[in-house]
Parts: sequence; C-alpha cells; structure tokens
Amino acid sequence: MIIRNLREIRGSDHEVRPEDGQWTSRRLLLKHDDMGFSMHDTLIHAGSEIRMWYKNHLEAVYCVSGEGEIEDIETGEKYLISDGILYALDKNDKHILRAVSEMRMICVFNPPLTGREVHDADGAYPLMESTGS
Ligand code: 9YT
Repeated sequence: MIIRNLREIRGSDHEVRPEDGQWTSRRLLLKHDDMGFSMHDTLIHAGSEIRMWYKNHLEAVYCVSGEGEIEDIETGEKYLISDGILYALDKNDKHILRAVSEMRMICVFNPPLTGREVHDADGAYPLMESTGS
C-alpha cells in the first residue's frame, strides 16, 4: 500500500511549477508507483490561461475548488468549471483552461507521467521512458 501526504510533497521535486508560473502540480502518484496512471493535485493560479494538447496522454480533471472555464479549441465550446465538475479529454482534445479564481484540480494521466515532463510548444507532455524519480 502506498500512503502519500501532500504536506511532504510541497517543496519537494514532486512539486512542479512551470517557468510561466501559471500552475503548480503536486504529483501524488507517478509512473514508478506502477498504478498504470499518475495522479496530481494541481493548482491553476488565478488569471492563468493555459493552452494544452495532451496528444500522448488521456487526462481526467476533477475540480474541487475555484472557478474558471475550459474551451474546446476544435469546436469553440466553453464550459464553466467549478467545484464538483469533471472534464475528461477522451479525444486528446486541444483546449484552453482559464482560471478566474485559483482552481484546485485532481488530475489523472494515462499513461502515467514520470514526473519530469514539461509542456512543449503544443502544450503537450512527451511520452517518456524512465523509471521516474
Ligand atoms: C489541468 C491541467 O492540465 N493543468 C496543467 C498541469 C497538469 N495537469 C499537471 O501536470 O498536473
């Protein structure tokens, strides 16, 4: 059994914040945990606008606090995101996430992240072969 405590992840190398500072991802489970998925507790900071296209991964995101919106880039449709709303990028959907207030999101990735990925120019994470950290 694996037990993780967010308090121990804060400030460790399992806490990832990109250079633009738009989000902070606390990686609770990663590839090396051998669960078949990774799970993150991610803060999307107020005012952020993040363009993403996880072409190599499926991601489900469950909002537990804060408010914002997600835009489907292909269709232009926008959906309000707040506490209790989940979105699943089952078609590797290109999207833009906008945070009105800080949003706390529980994110699950399949295949799992190794922990070292950063968004590329498309807003994607590469597929990485590694035991992770
Ligand atoms: C919601 C979302 O996709 N945010 C970007 C960060 C990513 N979820 C992560 O690595 O935790």
